[in-house]
Amino acid sequence: MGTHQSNRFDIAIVGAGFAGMYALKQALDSGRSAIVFERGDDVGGTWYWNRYPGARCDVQSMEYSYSFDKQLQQDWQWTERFAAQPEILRYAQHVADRFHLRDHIRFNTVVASADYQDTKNEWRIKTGAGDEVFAKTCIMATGCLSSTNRPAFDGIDVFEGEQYHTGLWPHQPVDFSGKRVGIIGTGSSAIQSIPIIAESAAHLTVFQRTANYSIPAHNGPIDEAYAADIRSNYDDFRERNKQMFAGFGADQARSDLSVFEVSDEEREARFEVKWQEGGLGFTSTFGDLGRSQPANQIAAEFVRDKIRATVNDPQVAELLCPDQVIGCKRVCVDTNYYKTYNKDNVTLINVRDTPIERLTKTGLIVDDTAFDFDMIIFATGFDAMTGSLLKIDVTGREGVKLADKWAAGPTTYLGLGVHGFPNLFMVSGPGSPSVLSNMIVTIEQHVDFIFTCLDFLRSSGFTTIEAEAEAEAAWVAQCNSIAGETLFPTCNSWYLGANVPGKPRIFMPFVGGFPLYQSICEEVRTANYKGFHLAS
Ligand code: N01
Repeated sequence: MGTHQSNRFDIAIVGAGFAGMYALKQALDSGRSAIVFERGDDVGGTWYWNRYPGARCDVQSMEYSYSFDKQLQQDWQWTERFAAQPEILRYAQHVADRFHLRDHIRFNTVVASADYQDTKNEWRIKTGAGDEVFAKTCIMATGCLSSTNRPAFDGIDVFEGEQYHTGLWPHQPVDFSGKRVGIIGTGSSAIQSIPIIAESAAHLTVFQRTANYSIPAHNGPIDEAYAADIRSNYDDFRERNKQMFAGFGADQARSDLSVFEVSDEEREARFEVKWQEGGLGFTSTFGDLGRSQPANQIAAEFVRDKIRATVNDPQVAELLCPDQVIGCKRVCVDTNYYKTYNKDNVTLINVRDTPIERLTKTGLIVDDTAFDFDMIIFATGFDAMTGSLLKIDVTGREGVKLADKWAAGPTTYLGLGVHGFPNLFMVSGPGSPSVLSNMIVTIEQHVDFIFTCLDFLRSSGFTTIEAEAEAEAAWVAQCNSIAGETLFPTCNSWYLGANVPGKPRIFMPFVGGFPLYQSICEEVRTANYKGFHLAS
């Protein structure tokens, strides 16, 4: 730890991922004392934990990076179009070293509780080891996809082979060679890891409940000329990306045209161009894919045809063809995913109608059939957006628990503040664009908003800020109403909390796009934090 001697800080930050690190940097640069708590033994957040084979970012490297330091973005050289986890982790480590952040981070430290001390207007943070610190402001940079979801199958503890969750992957290499491996789930994490595991496993059995749409990454070494071009005017590139719905993709073609405004040939050609371009931009091929079922189904059928053309066994191909709306679950981006099912050592098992019954000492049982494995991998995702935050016992004003307040689903103002919880900010909380955007862009926007706000409070003599109940209710209503105009709520996604049994079903992210969100925040700021109650 650094030189700060007392256990009182201006700011306590939970989490040393990209959000926590930037919040810390802003705190230190603005002359505030700050401490960060991090449960891992290093920085990086999601990129620290998700070390499964093939883990890679779906947003291109030149876009998935901090913009706050001009020299940093000139100096750091990405090696691939889509950076792999080890490279992103090295980047996070570099940022921590370059800006001397580690001195202020308490690693291997779980935060057990955070409670607001009404009489003193400060937060008391208690760690799992029983240490206490006090801070005027608490920033929850706990991440959206950090609390792993492991289904409570019967017999979960009896399996005697190796067992891993993609989101809690070991730090040592895992050897699949010669092993019978079972993987549960076919979300992004599974879709990235399956092709790599299949290269060396004796046999890989994939248990699929819902087939997913995946678009090829067409990854490769970074195009140096392209990277140099961006670096020659990085500010402009960042600015153009901020005008994009999801905060990235400014250099990729997108269209506002309806699928139905062009001829069949042109439609196919446009889809093909986006397919060849690769990555998440596929769903921007036309403007109505997110809103109109018939338009969406045309895009979906294009992908299904690609699957049928890739997978040799027609029955396996049909099983791999998703039937939900494309994009209502997070679209995946892959390298050789569908092709992997042509390998002799890969089997796909459908567990949609006949769920996994239980685990056994030697494997698992589906529909009375026993599967024996040396290793089972849970690629079963996360208790997204609220999971990590609610693992902390957060108590606000007058003893109100965040867990109780959110019992029927999370409510926030702008995804930044919660009524009843003064001087507590979330970075990319429920109600913010977060997971529907380039996370680093929204993280920087949130952290900048928070620190501009703290500066305003300091210069205006206010000591507390708290979301007003009416503003919060109006924001929740606005978020729901925008989501209701889209196709997002039509399937059981983690955006809705539908992947975790018993979790309230509420569409959690703000789906109005980053530019709209940013302009709303700007309006709030220029109206002296309209919707927040400020007090001295
Ligand atoms: O998790 P998921 P993930 N029985 O929730 C299945 C981000 N990410 O870790 O769909 C059988 O998507 C579940 O089935 P179903 C990205 O935002 C980004 O893959 O619920 N199966 C599903 O197939 C992503 O969306 C990147 O029916 C069960 C799978 O497990 C998010 O993280 C890379 C089951 C979980 O898929 C989460 O992705 C990786 C059960 N009881 C992740 N329970 C990049 O940027 C769950 N499943 C590259």
